[in-house]
Amino acid sequence: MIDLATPVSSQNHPALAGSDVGEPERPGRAFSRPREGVPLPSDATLVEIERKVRAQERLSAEDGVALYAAPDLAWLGRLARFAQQRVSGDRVFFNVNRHLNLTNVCKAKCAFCSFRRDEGEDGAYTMTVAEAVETAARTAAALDITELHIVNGLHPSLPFEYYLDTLRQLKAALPHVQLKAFTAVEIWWFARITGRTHEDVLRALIDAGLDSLPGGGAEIFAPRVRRRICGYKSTAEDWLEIHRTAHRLGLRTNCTMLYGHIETPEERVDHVLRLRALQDETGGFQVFIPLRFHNEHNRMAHLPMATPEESARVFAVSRLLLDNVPYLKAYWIMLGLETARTLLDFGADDLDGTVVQERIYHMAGADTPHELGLDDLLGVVRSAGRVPVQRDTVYNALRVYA
Ligand code: V47
Repeated sequence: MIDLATPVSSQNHPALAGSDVGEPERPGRAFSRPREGVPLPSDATLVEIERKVRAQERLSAEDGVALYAAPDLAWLGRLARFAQQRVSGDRVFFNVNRHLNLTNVCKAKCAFCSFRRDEGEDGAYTMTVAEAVETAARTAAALDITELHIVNGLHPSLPFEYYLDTLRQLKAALPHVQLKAFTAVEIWWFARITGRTHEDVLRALIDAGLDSLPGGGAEIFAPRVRRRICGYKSTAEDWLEIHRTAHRLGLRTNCTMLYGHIETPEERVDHVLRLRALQDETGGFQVFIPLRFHNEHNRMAHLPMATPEESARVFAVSRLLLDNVPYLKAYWIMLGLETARTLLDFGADDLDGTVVQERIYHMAGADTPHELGLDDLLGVVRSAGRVPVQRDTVYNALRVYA
């Protein structure tokens, strides 16, 4: 059995001390990369895992932990690519979208977040509904976007009606654009400020024009980590319940995992297996997006960021464990284009999109461009020997670039 109670990384880094993140610091435990401390798996274990993957048998939690310690990264990549090819062959998906962050004012003080501000603080902003619509319409006039990706802070005083109105007006102005809006944590927040159930909130948003949910807010489900890095936010159970409800109401949703901070391999595996269990129930997740922690301008700035090698491992193991979510997104904005291209050899088959105006990662130090032209994106996919496919939000292929 895997011991989820015994972390191998430092869970008590000074950057994480303080009331916002929960428990008091225990000094003297230096940060170490999460993989350290996991025993090397035997060859027999790895041979058996490879057999299971090739026979399409499900991997266990123990298999997942063994893969995080597997010494041969190239072998892991080949296995992940094998699993990915069964789903999407040589196709690599992308969409043409725009990000819209209506407000960065946020009641939660997540230790990893560089985007949030208090109300009235320097740099805090909140768009009016008219500004949001005008911003989206300006992009739509210049670029054939098919999606608006809308993720926001948990604003302490904006009424729920503001979000409904924004959706209604965006839908009226851009009826052909899919509205992928509000993480499960925001849905949880709307339920808190209105006293309504998650289901009522989702129904009202769907009536106003909501098409799908982005995958943010999942972070790491394990309570040990959640308490420290995002103690104020909805629990893992709430996050999962909201996606379960969304799926029941007919929405497709995405799921994420924030990696490369204080989480252990066991906690990554636990996270992915909780997603796998929900997907067995509902089938409503369409893509999994491992999000690499960015370490500038936040309370976890002392932690080194995951290396490209660590990212490759996270992607490959995720592809192999999460055998029922079809797509795996390498979000180039966060990873850099070069790493994102490399991850196509470690199970990824989606690069997100042309993304206009990303804020959350750039405020955390991402040095990638704020947007990427279509030709650049096609170039990246083709240079990896793959076939670019433009998709819509729910993975209908819109154009295959031969
Ligand atoms: O939940 C915040 C992450 C998420 C940092 O569904 C950070 O297609 C790294 O929901 N370093 C929100 N990550 C973004 C989100 C998303 C992004 C891309 C694609 C999709 C999708 C959804 O951003 C948060 C958190 O996990 N995040 N700060 C940071 N410093």
